[in-house]
Parts: sequence; C-alpha cells; structure tokens
Amino acid sequence: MKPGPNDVLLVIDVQNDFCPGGALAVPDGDSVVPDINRLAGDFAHCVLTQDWHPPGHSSFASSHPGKAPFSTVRMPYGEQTLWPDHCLQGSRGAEFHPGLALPGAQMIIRKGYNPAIDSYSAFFENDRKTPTGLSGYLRERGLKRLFCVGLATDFCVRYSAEDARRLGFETIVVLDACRGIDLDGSVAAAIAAMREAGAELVERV
Ligand code: VGL
Ligand code: ZN
Repeated sequence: MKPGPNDVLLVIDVQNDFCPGGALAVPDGDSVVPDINRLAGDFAHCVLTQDWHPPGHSSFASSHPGKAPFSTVRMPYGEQTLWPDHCLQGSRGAEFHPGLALPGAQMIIRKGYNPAIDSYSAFFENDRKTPTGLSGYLRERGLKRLFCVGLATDFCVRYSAEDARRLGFETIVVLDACRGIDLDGSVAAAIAAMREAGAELVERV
C-alpha cells in the first residue's frame, strides 16, 4: 500500500498533554512519534490536527462542579465525556511532541476552540455538523485518500476516521501508529465502529 500523489497523512493530536507526563496522557502515547516521522517520509502530503481549548472549556470536568474527570454529562449535542483540563491554547501541553519531525506538513487544523462544544474529529465539532474546514481543504487540493495516525485511537482518531468515510474519503487507519485511552472497552468499540464505517484498518504501512 504505497502512498500515491492523492494520499495524505493525517496526524491527529500528537501533543504533549496526550503523552506520558501530560494532563491527559494516553498510555504509551509518545511511542507513535518515531513511527509517524518515518511514515511521513513516504507521503507527499501531510496535515496535522491540534486540540486547542480555551480556559474553562465545557469538556473540562473542572467546568462542571461536582463532576469528576472521565465521567459523562448530557450536552445539547449529546453525551460528552469530561476530561482533565488539557491542551490549553498557547500552553506547553498543547504543543506538538518535541520529537515529532514533520517539516513537510502543510496544514494544521486546530479544533476544540469553541468554549461550548468539544471537537474530537478533524472534520466536525461533536455536534457532527459544524465543519472545521478540513474536507473543503482536502477536496480543493484533490486529496482523496487519508491515512490516519495519532492519538487517541478511541476518540479523535475514531471520530476523524468515521467522518472521513461519511464524507466519502478513502480511509486507512494505521493502528501501529495510534494509541488509545481505553475507557471501559472504548478501544475495541472504536475499532468496530471504524470498520463498520468502512475504514480500512492496517497494522502498519
Ligand atoms: C482527545 C479527549 C479530549 C483526543 C482530545 O485527541 O483523542 N481526547 N480531547
Ligand atoms: Zn480535548
């Protein structure tokens, strides 16, 4: 499966806060960095996403008195998991992992900046309707096939891959270059859901 001229590597949320020592550390999260650096060498096109929240964001447990991180709450757009404060705009935790070496990356999509709504997917906020602009960008550039890697398998990778399929992009998830948070079996559920959505799951490329 050699990447071609219409393929893009989508590198999802490889940020300090999702790596060991970070505010919302994904177990072993930093181990994807060398794999992603190596993979990027095979791609003519690379796009990154960056989780980017204002202080007091509605996805933070700290914004909901009495609620603990990793519990859930009903929002107007559906059920929302509450997280520790993470990826604050301009903070060190929101920066990309320092080992990530993607000098050829062409676009950074920031998401989660709307205080009232979370945004897991690279394409839509969690209402699954408000676009980030990524699909227009990819279409306008003729990029048709996405290879998804990064953090976390069960949240931002999952929703990005599902939405990519829904939007008609060919979608491949490279599992060796992803790591999950895994709340109550959420990694297994994510893998089933991505497959059901028509994404192709591969261990490596
Ligand atoms: C993510 C939870 C909260 C992710 C982002 O990148 O998967 N998860 N914000
Ligand atoms: Zn977030």
